[in-house]
Amino acid sequence: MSFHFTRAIVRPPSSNFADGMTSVSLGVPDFARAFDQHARYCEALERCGLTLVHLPEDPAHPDATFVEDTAVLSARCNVLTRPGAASRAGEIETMRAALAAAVINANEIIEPGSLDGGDICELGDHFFIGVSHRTNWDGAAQLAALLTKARYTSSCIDIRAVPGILHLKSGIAALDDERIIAIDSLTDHPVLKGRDLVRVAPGEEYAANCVRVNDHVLIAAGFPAMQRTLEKLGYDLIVIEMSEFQKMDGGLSCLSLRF
Ligand code: CIR
Repeated sequence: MSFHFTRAIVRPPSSNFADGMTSVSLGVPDFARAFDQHARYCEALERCGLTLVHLPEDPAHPDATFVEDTAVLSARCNVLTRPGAASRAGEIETMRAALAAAVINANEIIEPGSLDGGDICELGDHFFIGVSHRTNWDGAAQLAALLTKARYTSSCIDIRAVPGILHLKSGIAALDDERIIAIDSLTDHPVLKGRDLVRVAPGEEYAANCVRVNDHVLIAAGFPAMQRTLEKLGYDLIVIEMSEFQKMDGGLSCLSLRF
C-alpha cells in the first residue's frame, strides 16, 4: 500500500526560515512558533507509528525544512530531485547523504531537468507529475522514465496556469490507493477523470494538502469543511497548526519524506 510507512526524514526550520521564498502575502512567519509547529508535526508522525530521521537545520538554505521537495521515495523507485529554484539546489547534498545513510538507492534528476518532490503525487501504482514553475517537462520526462522502469504508470498535469498553487500537491492529495482530494480548478483535468475525487470547499484550498500516514490523515487546522468531509468518510484525523509554514507557501506534505 502506498501510504504504509515506517520512517520519515524531517528537518526543523532554521532561525532565518523567514528568508525563504514565498508567493503569498500572509505576513512574516514567527520562528519560535514555526519551530513549535514543526515539533508538533513530528509528534504526529510518531503517533502514526513512524521512526523519524532528524536532519540538522540548514541556515544556508532557509527553505530546507521543506524536505519533500528534494526526493521522491516509493516502494520500487527512489529519486533525488533537482529543485527548480536555484536557491534550493544545495539542499540536495545533505539529502543525498541522508538517503545513503538510510540505505536508499536513489536515481537522480539531471540537467536540464528540474523537479520538486511537491509536484509528485502517488496514487496506488500511478504517479501524477505536476509540471510547474519548479518542475519542467524534461524533469517530468526523466521521472516518468524511471517510474516506467519500476513498473509504475504516470501522467502529467500542467499547473502553470492554475492560480494559487506552487506545487501539484498544493492542490491534490491521495487519501488511499484510489481516492484523491482535489481543488476545484483541478477536478476537470482529463487525467483525474473517473477518479474517486473529494472536493474542497471554496476558501479551504490550503486544506487540500493532507497527508495519509498509515491509519491517520494529517490535516491543517482551521478548515472545518474539509475536516467534516474527511471525518464523514471515516478517516482518523490528526489536526496540526500550520500557520507559519503556510506563510512560506509550505503545506503538511512538504515537511517530511515518508518511506
Ligand atoms: C519554496 O518556495 O520552495 C518554499 N518556500 C515552499 C516549498 C513548499 N513545498 C511544497 O509544497 N512541497
